[in-house]
Amino acid sequence: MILTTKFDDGVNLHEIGKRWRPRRLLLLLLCLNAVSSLVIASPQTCPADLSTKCADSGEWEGEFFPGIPTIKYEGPSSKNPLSFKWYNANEEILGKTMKDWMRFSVAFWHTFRGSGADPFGSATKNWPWEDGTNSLAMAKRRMRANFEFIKKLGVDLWCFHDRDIAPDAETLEETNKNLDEVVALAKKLQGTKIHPLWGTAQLFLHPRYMHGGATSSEVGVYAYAAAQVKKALEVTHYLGGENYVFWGGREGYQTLLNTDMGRELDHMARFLEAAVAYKKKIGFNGTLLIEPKPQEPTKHQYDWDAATSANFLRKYGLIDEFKLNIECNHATLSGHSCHHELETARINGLLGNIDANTGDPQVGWDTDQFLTDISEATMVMLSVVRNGGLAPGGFNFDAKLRRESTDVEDLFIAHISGMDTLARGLRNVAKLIEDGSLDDLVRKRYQSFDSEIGAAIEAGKGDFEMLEKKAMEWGEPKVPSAKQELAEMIFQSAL
Ligand code: XUL
Ligand code: CO
Repeated sequence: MILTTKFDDGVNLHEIGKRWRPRRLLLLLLCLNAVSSLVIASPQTCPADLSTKCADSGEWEGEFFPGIPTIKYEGPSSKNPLSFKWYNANEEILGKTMKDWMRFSVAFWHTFRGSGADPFGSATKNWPWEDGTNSLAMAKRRMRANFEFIKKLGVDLWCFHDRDIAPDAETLEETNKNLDEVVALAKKLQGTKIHPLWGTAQLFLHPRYMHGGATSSEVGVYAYAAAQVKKALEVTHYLGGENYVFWGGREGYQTLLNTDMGRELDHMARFLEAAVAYKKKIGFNGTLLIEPKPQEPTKHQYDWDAATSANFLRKYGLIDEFKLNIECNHATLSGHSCHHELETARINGLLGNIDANTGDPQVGWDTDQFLTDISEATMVMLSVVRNGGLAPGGFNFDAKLRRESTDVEDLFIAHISGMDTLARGLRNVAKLIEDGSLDDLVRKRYQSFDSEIGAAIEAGKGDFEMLEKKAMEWGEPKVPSAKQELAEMIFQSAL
């Protein structure tokens, strides 16, 4: 209300941000929008010329993207926006096809439920297949659009939340029935080639989750969240999903004054233990993934970053049951680079999946933009290559069009651009590896530890008495240059 009044008075957003210091509030609103702009979208109307296609029928089987061809690789000199310039699915790089390195997927929620609404304005997308409702028929029609999109883009993986593919109903039983109907259609449309990279339960949009799901102060909410995750695990398994994600958007607190943090964390661990047990019970062999994020919508989310999540998993004996889904925009929100988060996950054996997106350095919140920075993409791919790939994980484009991008073809252009950027990153990593000088620089930097004493230290045999003797024998150590500028020069030369 305050924000709206100020905005209506003609104060620009920057001013609002400065005056009200509600960066947190703004962040909260924008984050909510990032994943759930669908519910605050104002109804859309069908264009008059498409009225038959917009009729309330889930069985509409027309072409959703007429005029958009199957996207092909045309090489770097192509000027065709609807072609890949760098991503050549079957080309082999560093011993694997690009397709196997990348394992790209389409995020259903941004691509098919993102309306362009933000806290200050209503929906801007007016996709011709939308009828402005959240009906079951509309959910099915959207699912058909999803699979035409996936096929034309040439990927075979997708990601979803239970509630963005099927509407909520009055009771959990009816909601599950809705989900079953849409999932049955999705299964049919998937055919034999397509399946989910991951599925997840949306435990943040509905008001019942205002205090969290697994960390809610209400046991009834905990039970409801458990029932929802149970069902989401089942449908992910049924669809052949390879992973299952836990993003705890509301698993955190707004103030510690009313929060028993220790008890909430214990509850979260019990919840995840039960998820592991159920996954095993139904024979779901997919990887369970925790997606760290520091805040938005809560002031403090318990899965703050990769290190915090790893510590939580270790403390509760869950470290072997989970991996991490690192999202680049979440990394920067937590004050780290994406590369830092990926490396933290990797060196702990926890790098499972990447939500490929980026934030805006000037804006600062979770803007969920498609990653188009080649240097950033090269660092991301350095971690992926060092990890030996991500399978059974992959890349999920947790990214959305800007509010002002309103053409259907923009959906394709955004994905093509994101895929090409990461493919270019992979090509750059191949150049760096082939050249070898960056690896060499790092190897030389630590070569003193290749000595007898260094090896003893690394083997856990560097006791203080022995080291004191050595320090006295060696005298003042000679400390060499770190060669940061040279490292940056070598890195840049591969871009
Ligand atoms: C929110 C976010 C989610 C998760 C899935 O910031 O990234 O979309 O990826 O719930
Ligand atoms: Co994400």
